[in-house]
Amino acid sequence: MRSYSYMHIGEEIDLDAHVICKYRVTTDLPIEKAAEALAAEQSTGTWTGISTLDDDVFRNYGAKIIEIKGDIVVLAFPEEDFSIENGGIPQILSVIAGNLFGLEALHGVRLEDVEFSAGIRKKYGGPKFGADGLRKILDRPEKPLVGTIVKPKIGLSPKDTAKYVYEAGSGGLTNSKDDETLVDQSFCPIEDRTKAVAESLDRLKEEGHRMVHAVNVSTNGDRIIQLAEDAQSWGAKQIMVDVITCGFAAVQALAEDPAIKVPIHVHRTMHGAFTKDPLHGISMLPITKIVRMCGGDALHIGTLGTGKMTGGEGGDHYNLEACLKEDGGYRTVMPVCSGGVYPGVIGRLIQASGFNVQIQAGGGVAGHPGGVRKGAMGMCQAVDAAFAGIDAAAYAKDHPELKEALDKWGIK
Ligand code: RUB
Repeated sequence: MRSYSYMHIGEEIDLDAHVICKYRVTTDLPIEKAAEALAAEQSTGTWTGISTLDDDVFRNYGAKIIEIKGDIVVLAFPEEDFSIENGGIPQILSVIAGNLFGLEALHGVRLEDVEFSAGIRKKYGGPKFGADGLRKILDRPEKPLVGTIVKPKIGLSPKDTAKYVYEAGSGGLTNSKDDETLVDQSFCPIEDRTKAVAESLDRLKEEGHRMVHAVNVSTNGDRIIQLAEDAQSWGAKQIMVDVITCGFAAVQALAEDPAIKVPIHVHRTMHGAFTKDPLHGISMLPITKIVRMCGGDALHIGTLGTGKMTGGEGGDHYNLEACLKEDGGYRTVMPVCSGGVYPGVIGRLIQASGFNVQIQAGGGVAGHPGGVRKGAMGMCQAVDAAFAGIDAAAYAKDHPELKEALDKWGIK
């Protein structure tokens, strides 16, 4: 029985014909042994030698260890290991982020980054609208988009949801959204909510203000397309998908559905289960790249160290870059910065993010002493101040709504 080495360090390989994955590995084994275990398990091997593996199979389909540096192992998977037409992202993830996390021999493995082969990338269309398309819809060419999440996240009636959206729009916000746990509960049926919110958006438009609201259509795979098309027929100007709970394939199906003509807002709830631990799981960077490939138009990427959700040291910056950088012809994705955001952090947040972001606040709007409309005004004033390069406290001197927010929550 032949033994095979997956070690190809220093050898020339056609990177365009491989999927390149970067793993952070924590193990008591020699790192080379750990790398071999990873490469074998995710391609043509297992925990012991097997009589059924021959030279051709190994040469054609074995993963290659192309770099080992400290605790980082870089593997190259031949493009032939992937089944794109019938397999898609689910099968890709089974290869690059599958059994390996459970290998006893490794204390921790974290998929830090992935680069897809040219042949795979050309099978994905990317965003239909992207950041520029959203800006066009909202007629907001340069400033950060500024939005809210309707709070409480559950419990409001369709009428009260629509009222919240109208107040938020009247206060100047460009975006609002359902929160991740609201879909079609009895207290707020999706059809009634979508129609009521559409009326608020139409009223705002008649008053000269453009705004979109993302309706959460996260549901079973056999229903999500129909629910999204229904939501669009009820007046939804944007749909939202919880990508981790629904699956990347759901985002792709919606983006590729010719009947869906509105942007897709992608929420990442549950991501913390595998992005939070710096030594085990999957960083948000591969998630961001896959969402862009699949066609998400806007994606939560974290608050670059200013909000309530942890993004890891520098992690969120990589996500921001992965949304906006030139990437093989894909449209950009609007990076969404949300989670514990309030007017007092906007200055630092925009300093870190730049202007090409969508900033969102739930509590930071609904918790304003003056109510939703003044909360919206406070957020917009904080964004205007940062956009003009003016300190929030100075700007607040003649912007009372911002001053009230700073008095309540301070400046971070
Ligand atoms: C934020 C909120 C979002 C979180 C998700 O509400 O409801 O679901 O941003 O986190 P609030 P992330 O503004 O009241 O904190 O954006 O990191 O995925």
